[in-house]
Amino acid sequence: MEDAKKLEEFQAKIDADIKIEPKDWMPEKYRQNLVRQISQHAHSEIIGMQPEGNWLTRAPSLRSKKILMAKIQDEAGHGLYLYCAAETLGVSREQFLKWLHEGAAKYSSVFNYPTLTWADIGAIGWLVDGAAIVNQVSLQGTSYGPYSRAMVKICKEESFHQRQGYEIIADLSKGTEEQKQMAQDALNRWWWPSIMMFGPHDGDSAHSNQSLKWKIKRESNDELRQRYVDKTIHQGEILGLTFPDENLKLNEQTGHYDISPIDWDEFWNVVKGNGPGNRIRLAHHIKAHDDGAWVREAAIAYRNKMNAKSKIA
Ligand code: BYC
Repeated sequence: MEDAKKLEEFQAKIDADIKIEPKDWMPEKYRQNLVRQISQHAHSEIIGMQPEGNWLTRAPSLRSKKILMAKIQDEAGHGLYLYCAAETLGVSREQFLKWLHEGAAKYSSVFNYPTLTWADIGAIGWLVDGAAIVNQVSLQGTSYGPYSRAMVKICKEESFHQRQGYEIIADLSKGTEEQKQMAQDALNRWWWPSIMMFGPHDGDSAHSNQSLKWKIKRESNDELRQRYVDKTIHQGEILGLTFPDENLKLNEQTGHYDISPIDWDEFWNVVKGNGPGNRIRLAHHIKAHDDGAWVREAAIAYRNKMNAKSKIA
């Protein structure tokens, strides 16, 4: 009885757009769903540093190297905001990483594709960050306070990231025939993975109904995907590039672009760990984490020493 009343009050708060804060009562399923989504989001930010890091030593100028380095550092920061938000739900950072390393937690499928040329760095900024922004602007309105506030901060930085990528692609598109080809090839390879970032269609999305009811998500996977497609097609036209979809067409009735069916076999294959880069990405993260063990031990030893000192004083 008590829980039913609490649940009713909880839903009333959600309906009134009042944020849920860490110490507020919340249904266990709400907490679990947030733990899952926020930690996966954090993992995406951190694993997403790898495909870009691949080009740090080969950036074509000092300017582009400095910008890329700053962008990758931002992604680390985003991961940290999100881990902190997720930790307010009572799960430790060690546990999140354990779930990631064991394959129990996911990260965005898109980061399992390789960055073969410098144009891929442009495509990640333009398309992958472009898709992430559409999703994250919407998530600023999520019902959980710490997640929402992390999103506000992240979105400010993401718009810079998207422009960084667009600038690279725009420069290549205006360059020699070979450079234009590089930009086109990157678009060809990143377009569909970026569309898949929004997850399965609404009818196949296991979590969407409940997440929308609890305003963890404010818009559905397909609504966000359509917004991304509509805005990106326009940008591609300005660049003079062609999207790898022969069925792409403005639907006069809906005012939106129609696209070909998405290759869900490819999507689920990558999500299940069999994409081109899954094993490399995870192995690299595990190694970096193990290599950093001494830093964590030193930091804890220092903290303990300072705590002991302050007790004596
Ligand atoms: N990849 O019921 P659904 C960045 C899973 S980083 C992998 O619709 P939900 C950047 C889903 O988890 C920012 N798995 O789920 C960084 C679920 O499986 P589980 C990236 C996916 O949660 C560096 C199952 O499929 N953005 O911008 O309601 C460099 C059923 O799906 C994917 C985020 O992380 C996928 N694409 O909706 C550059 C966004 N899609 O958990 C850039 C945060 C679905 O039951 N996350 N799955 O085992 C979200 O907004 C939502 O979680 C999703 C999925 C829209 C992705």
